[in-house]
Amino acid sequence: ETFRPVGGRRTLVDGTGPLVDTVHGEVAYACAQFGGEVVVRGEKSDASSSYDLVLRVAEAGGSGDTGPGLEGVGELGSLGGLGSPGDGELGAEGFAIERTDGTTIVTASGQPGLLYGLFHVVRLGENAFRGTRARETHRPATALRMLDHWDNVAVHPVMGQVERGYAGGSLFWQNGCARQELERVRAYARLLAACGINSISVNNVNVHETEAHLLTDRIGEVADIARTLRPYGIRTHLSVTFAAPIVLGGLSTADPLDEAVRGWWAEAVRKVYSAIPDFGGFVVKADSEGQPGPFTYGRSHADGANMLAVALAPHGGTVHWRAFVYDHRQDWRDRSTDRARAAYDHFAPLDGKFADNAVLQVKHGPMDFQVREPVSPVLGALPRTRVAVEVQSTQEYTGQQRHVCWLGPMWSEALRFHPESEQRLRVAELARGGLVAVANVGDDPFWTGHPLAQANLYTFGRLAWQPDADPHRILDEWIALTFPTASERLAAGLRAVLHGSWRTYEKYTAPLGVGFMVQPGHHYGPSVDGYEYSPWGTYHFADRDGIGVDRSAATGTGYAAQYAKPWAELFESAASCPDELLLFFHHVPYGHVLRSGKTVVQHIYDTHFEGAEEAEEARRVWAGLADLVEPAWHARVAERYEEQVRGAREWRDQVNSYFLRKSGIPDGRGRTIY
Ligand code: GCW
Repeated sequence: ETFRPVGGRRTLVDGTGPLVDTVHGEVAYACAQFGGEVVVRGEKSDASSSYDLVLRVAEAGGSGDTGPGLEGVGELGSLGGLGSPGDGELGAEGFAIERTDGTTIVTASGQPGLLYGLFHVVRLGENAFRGTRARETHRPATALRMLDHWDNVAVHPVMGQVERGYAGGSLFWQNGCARQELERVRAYARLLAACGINSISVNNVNVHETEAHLLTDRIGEVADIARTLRPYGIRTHLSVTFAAPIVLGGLSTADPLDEAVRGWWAEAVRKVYSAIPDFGGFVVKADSEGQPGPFTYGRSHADGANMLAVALAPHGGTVHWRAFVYDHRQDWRDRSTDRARAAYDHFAPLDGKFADNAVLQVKHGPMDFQVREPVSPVLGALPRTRVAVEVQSTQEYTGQQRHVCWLGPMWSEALRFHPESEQRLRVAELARGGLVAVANVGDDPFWTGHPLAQANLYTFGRLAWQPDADPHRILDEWIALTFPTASERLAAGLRAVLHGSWRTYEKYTAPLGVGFMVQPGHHYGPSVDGYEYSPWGTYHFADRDGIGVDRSAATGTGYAAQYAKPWAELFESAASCPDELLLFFHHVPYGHVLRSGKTVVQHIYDTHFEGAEEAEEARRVWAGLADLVEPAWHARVAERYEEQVRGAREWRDQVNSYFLRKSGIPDGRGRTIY
């Protein structure tokens, strides 16, 4: 449907190469459905001015000559530039668009740019073909816009197939091997290209025994997936286990400074590239939640990352080394260890020690993808390191795709955060290593389990392309593309249920930045003390007098001092700390008056009542759209709203009852608390 505007018209495709073929195929498909004609520049083509749309790869930037070898590999390989999205005005992925004398002209200097230009025309719809349009250029802010799939090949006994997956099984793996039928993967690649994503890691960062073999004897299966993704400009990456030389190579050590180990990796990487010449690189979770790593050998994480970087460098690959390193076997009695501090403590001292093709991949918050966290201080602390920001599109802690929680505003806030680094850059500019999201997609017919969770995927891709874009404008794009014939009533309804959904979720779950009041293990639903006496380092310290974690430098764990000024000072004092993060940084009495003028406990009661009411209201709005949405789509969302409303009430009643019982302070408005 969304291709209708292109389909009805005459298009000239000018360029050669596999991604140009993809562009041609897209336009031809649209013409087959909606009429129109597509011509490839050649003997039969007329003058450009006789077409409605010209899609051209300009000669100067080096276009179509792919040379010998695998289809498309040349173009994608040339994207591997370190950090910069390519040279020239447009780079390999940018494009220019203008309209004169009745012809819309898209020019790119690389084939991927042409593909993105086509999708831009599709987003513009009929507007792409109206009046005149002065030349404007578009190019991505960062060269790497990536999805990490936490997919297992084998179905894991506890986690299922996709770790923290809420959209069915894996798109890539089925019955213990790569899917034979890759049509759906091709459709996925197309969908991702349409929102600007250009890299995928195809397996879980917790690398189990079966999945370890993807690196070596099962690389052919990865190559099949890579071949399917390639025509849409997407490079394939793999999560690998740091212990691979032992578990796959039969060596006695995985010490990153051991010559035999280094040799083993060099050879393993060489074989990977002979199967997948445009292979993107590795994602590594090391010394984290039980995964092996360099600490075993008394080596640093720079030693570990650099060993892999050296092996990948000759082939243009990158190692994504995750900064999610902390003690997950903490004694809850120990108040001096603070999980929030861990990534900074481990990695800030290593600034400047990482190889050029090593990227430090940092979660946006210091803990673990909670509904509210401060921005990680790591992001401002390593100016001489290529850092990537990792967000979680899969809704592990934000309703597991049974609740509506559009994360655009949260991500946008994090990307606009200004850590006051010396160069005064925002997080989005500091993220020279790219933007990464943990994927929220599976083999579910609606892709994301909850159909409205598609908005998170789309928003992530578009924010990765342009991190300062207004997320609400992106949401409008998603609405227009998903419902091309949407009436204003439908668009308004979708905005009403999505816009505030993150804050609604925050209201009925964990208050004021406290986090982790979830049921242990699967993390769905409330359990205020579920993690309070656990080894995971995720405590709220509620007692009869108050709640929160003292992370000040003066009397607490010192985490607040990991920020530069003015943030360190702002977070240090309960008086200046923003309300929404108060309990993240401070332990305060229930009667503490927030900047909003309310006491902490009254804020807890009020937000929980409000949040549950907002969920009910959203369900009502959705029910009113039944005549405007395809029935199966509507029914799936409606069914999930039943669960969301039930869940929101459960959260409200458990959290409110817990704090009434702890504090003994009644609700100022006398509502029912149990
Ligand atoms: O949020 C936690 C999840 C784990 C995950 C881990 C990580 C893949 O609960 O399931 O493991 O983060 O990011 O590595």
